[in-house]
Amino acid sequence: MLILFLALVLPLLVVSTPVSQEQFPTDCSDIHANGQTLSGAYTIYPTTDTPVQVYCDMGCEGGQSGDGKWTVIQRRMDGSVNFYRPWEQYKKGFGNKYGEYWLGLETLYQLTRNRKYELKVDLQDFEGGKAYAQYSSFSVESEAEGYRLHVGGFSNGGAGDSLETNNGQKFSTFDKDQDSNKASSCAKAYLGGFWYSSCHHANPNGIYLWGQDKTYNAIGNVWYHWKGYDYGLKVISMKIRPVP
Ligand SMILES: [Ca+2]
Repeated sequence: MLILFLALVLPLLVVSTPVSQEQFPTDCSDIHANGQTLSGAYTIYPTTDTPVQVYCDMGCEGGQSGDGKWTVIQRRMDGSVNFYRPWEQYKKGFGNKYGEYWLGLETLYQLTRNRKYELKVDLQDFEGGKAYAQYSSFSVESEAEGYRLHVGGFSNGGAGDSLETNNGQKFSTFDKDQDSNKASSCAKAYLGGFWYSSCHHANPNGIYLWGQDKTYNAIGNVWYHWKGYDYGLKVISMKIRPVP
């Protein structure tokens, strides 16, 4: 009787066990929904077989709970990580989830193909100033499409829209020039990896300049519409979260 029961019920249990967002949180909004509301490093599953370490910005500091739910996809804060890296590194991601890192283009594609996301770019200078730029839509196409960027719906937190020219561009690194500048490689000219057009108003993955430096034009981690081409920011943090 017991064997008959198991034979009938066990397959049902196995089949009906859902792939839950509790077991496999897709992003930091799922982490938050699971009750973890402190900012910090967590593991997300953009697909169920690809765990990825990420920093969740829950919109709080100093151990307080918040409801930011932001998945940080890029962060500069102290110049500790070299961002002048080849295609494979930008594809897979690099850096330290407690510090500076790039989440990875393939992860961005996997996240944004399944959910609609918004993007926020937080900026800080070395004098205590803060500003941000927010975009109501953000997605990245597949590698076959060059991880092409779609970003739109700008709203201004004082930083200005320095990503406008990046919309619709493929990603470029020093060893993979997919920008729209026919004469040269933007990644080589401006020492970063990004969705360069011809070439940029923002270079979040450029050289960490420690503030104002006019030695070489626009090679730094700059945001032109806030501080111009010669000011390397103290903090640049790009983060995404799902929109309803
Ligand atoms: Ca080019």
